[in-house]
This record gives sequence, C-alpha cells and structure tokens, in this order.
Amino acid sequence: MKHTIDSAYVPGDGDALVIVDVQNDFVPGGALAVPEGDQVVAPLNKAIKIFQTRNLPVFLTRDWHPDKHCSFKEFGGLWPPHCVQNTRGAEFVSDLQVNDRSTTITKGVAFEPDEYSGFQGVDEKGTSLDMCLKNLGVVRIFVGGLATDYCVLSTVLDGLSLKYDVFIFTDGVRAVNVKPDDGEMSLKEMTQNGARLTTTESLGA
Ligand code: VGL
Ligand code: ZN
Repeated sequence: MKHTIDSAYVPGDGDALVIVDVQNDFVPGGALAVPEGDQVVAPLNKAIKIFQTRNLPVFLTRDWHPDKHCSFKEFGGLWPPHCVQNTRGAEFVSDLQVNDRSTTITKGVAFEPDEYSGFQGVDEKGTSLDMCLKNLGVVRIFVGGLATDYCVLSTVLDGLSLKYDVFIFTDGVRAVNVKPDDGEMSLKEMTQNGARLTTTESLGA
C-alpha cells in the first residue's frame, strides 16, 4: 500500500497525542515482543516534546493485566502472559519520555474482557479517555505506539467512531504481523474508516 503523507502539520488547540502501549513486554526482549517495537520510541519522544512544548495534552495507554487474564493462552486467549500489573514487563519502556504532565490510561485490568482499545481505559481517577479528551476540548488525536494490528487499530477505530479526527504516525507504530501483512491491512482499514497517515517528521515544531 502506498502511504499518503500529509504535509507539515503544526499541532495546536484541540489536538492531543495518544501513545498506545509502549511497554517493555511489547519491545524486543519482552514477553510479547513486537518486531522493531523499540524503534517507535525515538519518533514518539520527538512528538511528546513537540506537544508538551505547546502545552498540548499527552496520553499514554498501558495494558495492565492481572496475572490471570482471558487473553493469555492458559485461559483460552491468543497470547503469552504479558503486561502483568506491577511487573517490569508492564512498565513503560524506560527511554520513553514519560513525565508528570502526561496522563496514563490503564486498560485490561479485569480478568475479562480483553481491552485492546485505549478508549476502554481510564485515568487514575477513573475518567475514560473519551471524557478526558472531551474535557480538554480535544477534537483531533495523533496516535502512535504498539501494536499497529491490535491496540493501535482498535484505539484508532474507536476514536473515529467517537468522531475524532485521527492521524497515525507511520514511523511511530509497528505491527505484530502474525500474518506478514497484518500491519499494512490494519493501516488500510484505519484509512478506509477516515484516519489519515502522517509521520512525526512532518510535525512542525
Ligand atoms: C496488545 C496483544 C495483546 C497490544 C495487547 O498492545 O497491541 N496486543 N495485548
Ligand atoms: Zn494485552
């Protein structure tokens, strides 16, 4: 698929950054490693810096499973155990620029259901991502993270259903690719539903 890259875009009022599941278990060495998953960190750090310099909100979602979770193979799911609450694998990748101005959105905390979408998550006060964004007047979200074909896909499709304008950083996502073109198919599905592709390179500072 040919990626259509929008020209330079300077984020401003009404924009927010949503970074999906950049956690140790999803990068090489982790329990559910996404190939090249670590390569999203540098571009996403650049995006965090640009958004925070402009006082724009940054949300970081995390998968935060109990040690028995419906998505784990042992309980009938697809995956090895991953992102178990309070383990190193569930921590944000240490190089990711997490700070007290970003908001953590937590999902997948109960045995079931599995929650791929950041929009199924809540902040530390229990406020949903959708309400957090609406409270801040956000109408457009820029999304990156892991993995393109699961949690990014689900977050983007929910964002579109909730009527946000959605941009995806193609340099800031990577796919699991259970089938080799799952990532490309997911990008296609997202754009067919109205998301637009861009890169962190085209973010004007
Ligand atoms: C994810 C598989 C299982 C993801 C989370 O973050 O994309 N994938 N849990
Ligand atoms: Zn999970």
